Amino acid sequence: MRQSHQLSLVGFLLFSLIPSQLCTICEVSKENFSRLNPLINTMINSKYSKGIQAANVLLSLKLVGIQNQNLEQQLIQQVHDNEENKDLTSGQLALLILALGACQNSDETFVYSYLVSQLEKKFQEEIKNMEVHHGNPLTNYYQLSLDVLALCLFNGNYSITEVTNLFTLENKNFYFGGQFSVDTGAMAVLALTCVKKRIVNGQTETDEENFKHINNHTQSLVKKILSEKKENGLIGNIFSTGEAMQALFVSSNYYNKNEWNCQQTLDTVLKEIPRGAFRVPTAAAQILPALMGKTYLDLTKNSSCASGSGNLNISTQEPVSVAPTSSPSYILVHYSVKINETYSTNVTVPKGSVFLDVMEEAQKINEAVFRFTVVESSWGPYITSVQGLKANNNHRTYWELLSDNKPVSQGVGSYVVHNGEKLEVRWSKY
Ligand code: B12
Ligand SMILES: *[C@@H]1O[C@H](CO)[C@@H](O)[C@H](O)[C@H]1NC(C)=O
Ligand SMILES: *[C@@H]1O[C@H](CO)[C@@H](O)[C@H](O)[C@H]1NC(C)=O
Ligand SMILES: *[C@@H]1O[C@H](CO)[C@@H](O)[C@H](O)[C@H]1NC(C)=O
Ligand SMILES: *[C@@H]1O[C@H](CO)[C@@H](O)[C@H](O)[C@H]1NC(C)=O
Ligand SMILES: *[C@@H]1O[C@H](CO)[C@@H](O)[C@H](O)[C@H]1NC(C)=O
Ligand SMILES: *[C@@H]1O[C@H](CO)[C@@H](O)[C@H](O)[C@H]1NC(C)=O
Ligand SMILES: *[C@@H]1O[C@H](CO)[C@@H](O)[C@H](O)[C@H]1NC(C)=O
Repeated sequence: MRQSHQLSLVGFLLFSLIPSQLCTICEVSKENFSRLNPLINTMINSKYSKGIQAANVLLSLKLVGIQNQNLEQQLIQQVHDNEENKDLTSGQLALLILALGACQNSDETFVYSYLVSQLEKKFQEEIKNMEVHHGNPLTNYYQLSLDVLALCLFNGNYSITEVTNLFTLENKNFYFGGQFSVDTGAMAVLALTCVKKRIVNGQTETDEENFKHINNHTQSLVKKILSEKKENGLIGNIFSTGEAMQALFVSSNYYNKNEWNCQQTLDTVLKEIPRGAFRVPTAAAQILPALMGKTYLDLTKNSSCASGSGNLNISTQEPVSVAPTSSPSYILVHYSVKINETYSTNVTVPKGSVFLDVMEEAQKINEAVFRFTVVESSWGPYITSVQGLKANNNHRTYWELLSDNKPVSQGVGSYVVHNGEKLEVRWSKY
């Protein structure tokens, strides 16, 4: 008995050590670094009204070796102003920890340890909420993955068995409206990879069992992510591709070389930069690390953050300017709110207006029917209620944005509307 257990442990250790060495990346070459400038400019020159909005950006800049004292101070201020961090969601707190803890020298590897304990609590609250509300977390699995990643990297306490049981591909939280969320799957792969590396140091039979299961989950998630690869190399859509790349970098032992042409993905993303795909700072922040061959797992590696910084040309030019508004010409769009019934109107707005402008115009026309509320999030304004009817994570309800009956891939603050378009805000379930 004892003997066989030891033998299997040896096998287990060999199995676990070898794959963890592999990490295949592709990255932008030095000659082409200047093509990343628009991303860096967007991140550095944007104004962040709340510190937490800058967490993604600070994390990303640090990973590619750019210091930004100003943003770091904003985040530290947030921590001090808000001792309990009560109004932060678990994932926001996790991002705060990742951003503040990133790229410290090994002799100062220290993030406020009380932040990590607060995250332990918030992670438990997510799980408790799942137990009471039909498996629905307070937030979502993207954030639970951020939680696990931060706890794993910064030595927080969490149950590996719990994590193993949560992150199975069959879990409904990997899907929104039946569609696999590549962003979520990618973040989960990063988190599970971190957890897996830690198990190598533990050696109980439970660890061994969990290790096998986590391997299986990772394998299925990677397969699913690759199945979302498009002809042009994007994975999911342009906004999920950066994190999908990171996930594939750290899991290259789970797929064959011919299953993913990293260079093709990289080239397609580079072409999208000058077209303005990453004008939202969070979008820029989420794509940049992968383009420089970095992943969120690198952020506690000593000194790995700094390499490359010397080669980047940081020019603090004005941010990419939007087309100048000459004498405004107007366009007509159709707008409706759909709950059970559909409420419609026609709205005239200046050319170049965004979805939010249309909603505001409609609200002026008929306050009772078209009133709405927004909150400012890291991606910009997020619609939380229309006609007083509020989105609710426990019920998986939200306000979906559509154009000509198809969901749009940007928020109300970014989506530019065009003449004759049929816009809709629909009460939906994910
Ligand atoms: C979970 C999630 C949702 C959930 C949010 C509710 C929940 N249960 O948490 C649901 C499914 C409802 C959702 C809806 C939408 N989403 Co969404 N969502 C995400 C996801 C996977 C994680 C967000 C998160 O928790 N981040 C971490 C926390 C710490 O940051 P946070 O800022 O506090 O998070 C909040 C906001 O991100 C907000 N939020 C979620 N989605 C969106 C989208 C926009 C445009 C805005 C402004 C805010 C927002 O909800 C989060 C929780 O409160 C991201 C993926 C990603 N890469 O970020 C996509 C993502 C942000 N969503 C996206 C989109 C397009 C939408 C929709 C506009 C889709 C649609 N056609 O209706 C709607 C939003 C409409 C509205 N009401 O304003 C895009 C945004 C791309 C862009 N350039 O703007 C992303 C990047 C996915 C993608 N790859 O395309 N989403
Ligand atoms: C720089 O980018 C161009 C266009 O994508 C590509 O053809 C070229 O090979 C890149 N240069 C290097 C050194 O990779
Ligand atoms: C760690 O968390 C687990 C549950 O996730 C809990 O049972 C255990 O008591 C915690 N240990 C410490 C030292 O806090
Ligand atoms: C892993 O997956 C394979 C096939 O998908 C299955 O046969 C095996 O039992 C799984 N192992 C564990 C530990 O779940
Ligand atoms: C960490 O990196 C710094 C600077 O690169 C170096 O001086 C130090 O020795 C490194 N520490 C360890 C433990 O590798
Ligand atoms: C950096 O910018 C300077 C001037 O703006 C230029 O001369 C130099 O070639 C650039 N270096 C790189 C690596 O792009
Ligand atoms: C929509 O109609 C259904 C069936 O009549 C009803 O149960 C539900 O409450 C309605 N939803 C809203 C948001 O009014
Ligand atoms: C909006 O305009 C279209 C024609 O452009 C018309 O068919 C429709 O009836 C109008 N709807 C409303 C609610 O005024």
